[in-house]
Amino acid sequence: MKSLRRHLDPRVEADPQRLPPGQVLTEKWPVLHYGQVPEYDVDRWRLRIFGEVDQETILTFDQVLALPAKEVACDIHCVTTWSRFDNRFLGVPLAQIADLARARPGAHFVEFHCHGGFTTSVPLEVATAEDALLAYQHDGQPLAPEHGYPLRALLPQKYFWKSAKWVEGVEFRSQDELGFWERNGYNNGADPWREERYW
Ligand SMILES: Nc1nc2c(c(=O)[nH]1)N[C@H]1C(S)=C(S)[C@@H](COP(=O)(O)O)O[C@H]1N2
Ligand SMILES: [Mo]
Repeated sequence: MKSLRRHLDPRVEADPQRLPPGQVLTEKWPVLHYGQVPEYDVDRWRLRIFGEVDQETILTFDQVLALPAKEVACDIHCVTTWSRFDNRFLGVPLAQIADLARARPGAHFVEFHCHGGFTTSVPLEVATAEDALLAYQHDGQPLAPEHGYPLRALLPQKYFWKSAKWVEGVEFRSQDELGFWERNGYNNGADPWREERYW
């Protein structure tokens, strides 16, 4: 992994706060996950939106693509200390997914259910923030299989493990549920600015 020292990058020099504490910049986009990259037949792929909702909803990939899209420009920060600046993701705001399924007032958390049983969760405010997406493009290209094709979460306010790849289900919940990495020692807060890395 080609990494740049923070003082050598003009973007960090211009704005030292932009790189969270303990992070190192990378230009390439590393691949990190537990388990195998799934091979999806996208015609059979479905997204299920369920839990604390009035309208449980199942979407095909074409239906996801037909929803109003939003582009989010953001930096991403992995707990293993790499950060990548200036990513452009395209996808559907999670706030819109909450509206579509009519999330109930009792929904306070969103849990992502992924291929192979991987899960992770965030508070509803984080999931419905301006920059939170279910993303299907990165820098103008469809997501590569290893980066979550066809659909991944994008939650740039948190360490990148919360940005679940290969999302198949979005569950609105009244109470939180620890996810895969969170049960294995990662700090559920996951705030890169406060270095909430491990328990
Ligand atoms: N489904 C799934 N999503 C996942 C993971 C995983 O193991 N399974 N790992 C997370 C971790 S730890 C990181 S750092 C990011 C990495 O995303 P990338 O491979 O696109 O860089 O994916 C996150 N999303
Ligand atoms: Mo990670």
